[in-house]
Amino acid sequence: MVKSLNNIRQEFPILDQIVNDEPLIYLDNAATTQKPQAVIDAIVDYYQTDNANVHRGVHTLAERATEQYEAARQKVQRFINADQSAEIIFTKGTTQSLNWVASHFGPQVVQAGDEILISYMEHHSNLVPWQQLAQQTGAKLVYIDLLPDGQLDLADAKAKIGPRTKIVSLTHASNVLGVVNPIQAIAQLVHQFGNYLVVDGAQAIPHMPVDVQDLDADFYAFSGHKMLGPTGIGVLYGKKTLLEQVTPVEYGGEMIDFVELQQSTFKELPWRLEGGTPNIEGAIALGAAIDYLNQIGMAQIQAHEQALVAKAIPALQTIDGLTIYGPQNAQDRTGVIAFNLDNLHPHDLATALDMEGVAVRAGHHCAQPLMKWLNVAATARASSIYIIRKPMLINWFKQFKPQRSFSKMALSKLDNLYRQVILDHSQHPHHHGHLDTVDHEIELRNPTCGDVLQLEIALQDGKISQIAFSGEGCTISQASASMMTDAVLGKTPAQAETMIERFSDMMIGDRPDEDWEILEDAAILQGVQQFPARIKCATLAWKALHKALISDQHSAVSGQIVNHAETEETD
Ligand code: 7TS
Repeated sequence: MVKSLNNIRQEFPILDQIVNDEPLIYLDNAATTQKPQAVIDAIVDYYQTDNANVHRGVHTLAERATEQYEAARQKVQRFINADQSAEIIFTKGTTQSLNWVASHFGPQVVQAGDEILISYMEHHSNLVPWQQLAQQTGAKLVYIDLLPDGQLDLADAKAKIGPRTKIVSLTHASNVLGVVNPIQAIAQLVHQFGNYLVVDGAQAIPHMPVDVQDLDADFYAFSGHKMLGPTGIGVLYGKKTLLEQVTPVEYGGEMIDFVELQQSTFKELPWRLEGGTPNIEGAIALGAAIDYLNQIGMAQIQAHEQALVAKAIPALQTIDGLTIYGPQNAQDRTGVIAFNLDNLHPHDLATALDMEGVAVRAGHHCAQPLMKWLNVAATARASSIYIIRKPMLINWFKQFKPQRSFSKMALSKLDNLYRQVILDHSQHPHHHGHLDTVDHEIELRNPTCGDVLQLEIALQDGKISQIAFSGEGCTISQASASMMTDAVLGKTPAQAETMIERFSDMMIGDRPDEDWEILEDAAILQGVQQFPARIKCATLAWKALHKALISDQHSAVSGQIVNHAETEETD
């Protein structure tokens, strides 16, 4: 029976809740989708009635579990129209699938001097594994250009695909620009030279019918959790003759035929590539997600999403100061819309939206080369696969005129985060810029959002005589840097270290009544504790100062300028 789209939202129990006093609007589906009751039930049912290990027991539960696990594989096969179920390998997700191809198939076909071709819009999962392969083999990693609106430049692809291009690996749909790439056309070009096309399907599979035979992809990777299934399960599809060349990543139980003392033989596909106990419940629940999607129909999902985007884009375009990245034509995109509003940092925008119950992602979306191509540090991103209460979101944006600063907005819930003194520091930062003479400098990045902070210090008579910062960041990170530079100017490195420790104690938050006066204006950042995702924004400048002072001790001996580019730990 085909499901009607009208009531679908109600089938996702998690969506029926209040977040920050507002009904939840979840627009972060490109990161992970929520799960319909049918998928949740499949997980519970499996553990309540059928749980057993697969492919090894003869008892009834083991047979039932095996049957369901293999039935899920067949559902995946039919869903993507693979020729046979042996071509469906269950993995942890897209990242693992792509890594397996790069590291266990790649070295067999790529040699020094060959080329691996990807594009500027790739997620890091479809970029870093190829970088590694290129480094290990001496091959060259080449990038296909994008057109000014973010679509793949097919002419450039044509020019770059040649006999030396051993592997082309492309995303089917971008997780930032929403563009859908012409996979069939690329497959034709690649196959002319007898080479291989790998497709990252993570952002396509939930949005459109996918037929791997029609696309003529050699490998196709995707994740269960982005298509209403659970986390920890994904798929690597490969043409059988090619999967046969993939060397097993893990040896052990499940994947062997016979084991002797000095040698072993291995099972056939797909089990040869699934060593150890697999994610049984994940595969079964992915099968349930596929059943659910099939009840709606992927063509209907695609049409519905295009209709939503066709309304959302022109409405969003009327908002002053809002930039939408990627093609402006709904037909050329999926339901992923990345945007920035005026010169507001996307982190601030996402926090403000969160206070209105709207969940969007802000950051570089694991696509740093694409951010560079777009010439931004980060964007906000709304991504939907359910019916969303669009008018609500658009009205909200419309209120959010760029002329309004946070202080003028009626966002009382954000008072703790955006107190006037914080806004003043971020809008008119103290000690912003560069020093004429620098004794020590450091660059520190916040890997979650791409914020970058450069800090320059000059010392005289054992004290911080001058200090300046620059870089890009949200309101909190800019204000914190401004407050930090005020607080430590004129202090000795030892006094500054004490302040850094105090700041860190304050942000840990287990001493709410303590007096943080020593930190001067920065004491007000105590309120950031209520927004755990933003604590790193506040601590970036202080961590930079700490690292600069440590390097200071070393360089004081040599008198050298220290120039560090470091990434903050992701603890
Ligand atoms: N490829 C693309 C195009 C993706 O969007 C993602 C995840 C992956 C690969 C990796 O998938 P995983 O399931 O192995 O993690 N993308 C995102 C995102 O856009 N926001 O959070 C995760």
